[in-house]
Amino acid sequence: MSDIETTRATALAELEALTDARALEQWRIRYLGKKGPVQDLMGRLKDLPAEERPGYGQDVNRLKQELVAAHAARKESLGTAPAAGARIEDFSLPGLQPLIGAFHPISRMMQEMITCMQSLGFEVAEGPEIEDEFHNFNALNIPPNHPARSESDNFYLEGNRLLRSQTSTVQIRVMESRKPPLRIIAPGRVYRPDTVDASHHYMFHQIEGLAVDRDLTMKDLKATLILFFSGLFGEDVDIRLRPNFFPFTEPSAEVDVRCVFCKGRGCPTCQQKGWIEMGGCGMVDPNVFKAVGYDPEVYTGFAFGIGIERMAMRRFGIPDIRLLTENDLRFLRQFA
Ligand code: 2U9
Repeated sequence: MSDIETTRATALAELEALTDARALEQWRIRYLGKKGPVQDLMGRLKDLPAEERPGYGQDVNRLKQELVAAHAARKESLGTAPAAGARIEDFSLPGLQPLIGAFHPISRMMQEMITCMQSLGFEVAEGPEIEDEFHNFNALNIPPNHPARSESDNFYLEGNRLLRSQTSTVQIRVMESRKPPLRIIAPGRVYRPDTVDASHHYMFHQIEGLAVDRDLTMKDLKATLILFFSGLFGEDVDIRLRPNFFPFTEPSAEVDVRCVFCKGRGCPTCQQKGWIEMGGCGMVDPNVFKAVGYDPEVYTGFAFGIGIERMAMRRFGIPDIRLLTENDLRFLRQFA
C-alpha cells in the first residue's frame, strides 16, 4: 500500500468511528490541517523526479478532496446532537438547548380571557371570517348607507360578501340557531382597512361577550365586567363606564379600568389619565333581537367587545402592534 492509500484508509476508518462534533473537528485538524499527513504528502512532491510529479500531485489532491467530502458528509449525519450512546466526556461544555415552541402573545392573552369568561359560565362560539352583509351589518342594526358600511372601512369581496369587521356576526349566528338563555363569547380575527402604524393593523383580534335572558340589566353587565377584569388583573380592580353610541347596543358605554400600573395616580401607560380604555359595552338593542326572531318585550341582554392586541400590548409591554405579525423570533422568544 502506498502512503496515500494508507492515509486514506486510516483517516476514513477513524472518521467512521467518530460520535460527536468535537471529535470531528479534531479529526479535521489532524488530517487536513497544516501539519497533517495530507499536507506532508504534498510536501514530498518536490523530492520526486519531474516525470512522476503530475501523477503524484493529482493523487494527493484527489485524497484531499475525498477527505473534505467525507468530513462534510459525516458532519451532516452526526448533526449537532451527540450520537446515541455516546459518552459525554467534557461536562464543562455548554448543553444543547432543545428548541421548544411557545404560544404567541395574542394566543396567550386570548386564552387567559377565555378562561376568565368560561369560569363565569360563558361558552366559546366560533364563526366564519368571510361574512355576508346581513350578519355583519343589518342584523346588528347598522342600516344601508351607514358610514360603518363604507367601501373604505371594509374589505368587500365578490357577491355581497366581506371579511368580518367584528365578531358580533358569530353571536348573531348563535342567536339564529338557539333560544335564550345564552351566555357566549366570540374570540377571533377581524379585518378593517386601517393604515398600518404602531397602534393600527388591518387585521386584529377581538373577544366579544353576549348574554341574553329575562330581566338582565346594566347591573349584570357591570358585575360581569368587574369579575372579568378582576380575573385578569387582580381582586382590587376598579372600572368605569363612559356613555357612548353603538348601533347594536342601547344604552352603550366605553369601559375603562383604573390603571393597574399606577393605581390611578397617572403614568406613561395610562398617558397620565389614571384610567385605561379597554373596549365598549351596552344593552343589546331591541332591533338586534327582532332581526334574529327574539321577542324584545320578553328578553334583554348585554354585550361587550374588547380588542385583544391592545390588551396584550399593555399586559406584556409591547410598544408596536406590528411586532405581533412580523414573526421575528428575537421578539417571539421573549414569550417562550
Ligand atoms: C351582539 C350585539 C351587540 C359588542 C360590543 C363593543 C361595544 C365595542 C370594540 C371594542 C374594541 C371593538 O375591538 S374593538 O375595537 N367593541 O366597543 N362591542 S358592544 O356588542 C354586541 C355584540 C353582539 C349580537
